[in-house]
Amino acid sequence: MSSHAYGIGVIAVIIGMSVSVVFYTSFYLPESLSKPSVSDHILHPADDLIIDIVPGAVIEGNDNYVPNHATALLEFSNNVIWTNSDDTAHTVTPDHRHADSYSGDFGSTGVLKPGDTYEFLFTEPQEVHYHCQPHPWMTGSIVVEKSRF
Ligand SMILES: [Cu+2]
Repeated sequence: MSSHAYGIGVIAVIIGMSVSVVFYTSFYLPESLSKPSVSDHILHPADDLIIDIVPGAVIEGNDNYVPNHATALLEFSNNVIWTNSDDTAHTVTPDHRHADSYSGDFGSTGVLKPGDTYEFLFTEPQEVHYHCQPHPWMTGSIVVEKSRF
């Protein structure tokens, strides 16, 4: 091999390595750092926790979100689904703006029409108090805890 061809080969290797480093730091790293890493057991809990908006929930004094004070266990029931079994549209709206660091902002966007559901994956211990926007007397809360097993 001539020393000229050898020189070109070295330059090609250096360019190749530089491109890899630039790609890694500008594309791969930011993507992998943008979301906190969450264990598979939390991303795919054993069960869903269902909170039902029961028939008649719109009437003040009736049961509305059932269970009303729910507890979700990480890795077991931290995926929560609100179902609207009433014949009126409702919302799941946090009393104060609330976000999970993995799943983002909590709360239904727009209303849940009869039969609609709202699903939210909680990935860390937290407590949320929420209400129905059109019917503010409808209130509920959920506590998310680490499992003790
Ligand atoms: Cu409502």
